[in-house]
Amino acid sequence: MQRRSFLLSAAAGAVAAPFAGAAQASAVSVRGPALLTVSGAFPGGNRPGVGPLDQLMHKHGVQFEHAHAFDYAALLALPAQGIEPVLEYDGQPHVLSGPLLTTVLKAAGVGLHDALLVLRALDGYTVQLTLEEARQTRMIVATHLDGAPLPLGGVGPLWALYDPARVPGLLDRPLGARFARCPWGVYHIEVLLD
Ligand SMILES: Nc1nc2c(c(=O)[nH]1)N[C@H]1C(S)=C(S)[C@@H](COP(=O)(O)O)O[C@H]1N2
Ligand SMILES: [Mo]
Repeated sequence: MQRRSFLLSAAAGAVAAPFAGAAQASAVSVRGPALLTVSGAFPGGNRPGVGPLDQLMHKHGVQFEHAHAFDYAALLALPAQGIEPVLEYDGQPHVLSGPLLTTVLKAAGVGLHDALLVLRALDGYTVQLTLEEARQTRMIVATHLDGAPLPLGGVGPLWALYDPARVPGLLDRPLGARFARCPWGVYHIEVLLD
C-alpha cells in the first residue's frame, strides 16, 4: 500500500520522500479529463483549438481556435446550487446540485452580456438558449443527483437543467415536456454573439 502510494507519487512527477503515506500522495495535484469545454465569442482560454484528436467534437462539427476546459475538480470548486425538481424519468423529486451555468461561464472568462448559448450533449443533442434565459431560469450544470456524482452512461457526468418551477407556465405542461431544454451529458457550450 505504502509502496504503491510512493510509486503513484513518483509517476506523477512529485518529489516525495521514500514510502510517502497516502495523505502525501493524494496531495499531488493530478488533473482529470476535461468534462466541459466552453468556446466561442470570448477571449483567452486554457486550451488550443479543435485538433484531429478531438474526435467527438469533430463528429459534432464543433470548431474553435481557443476554449476554456473544466475538469471535474474545477467544476466542484465553483459554488454549488441545489434544485429539487420532480424528474420525468421516475416521477420522483430529486436533489440536483452544481454550479449555476452563469457561474461556469464567468469562470471561463465569458463577459456576462447578451449572448446565445448552444449546449451540446454527448449524443449530439443540442439546446439553444440565451444567456438571459440561463440567468432567469437559474440553470445549473449539475454534477450530483441526491448527493452522488452523475454517472457517464446515465444522465452525467454533467446535466444542464433548471427547476421547471423557474420557467413560467412549464409546471402546467406534462412531466415529459418539462426537460426538453435540459441536455444530460452536456460536454460543450458554444457562446455566440446574440
Ligand atoms: N443528451 C440529451 N438530452 C436530452 C435529450 C436527448 O435526446 N439527449 N432529450 C430532451 C428531451 S426532448 C426531453 S423531453 C428530455 C427527456 O428526453 P430523453 O427521454 O430522450 O432523455 O431530455 C431532454 N434532454
Ligand atoms: Mo422531448
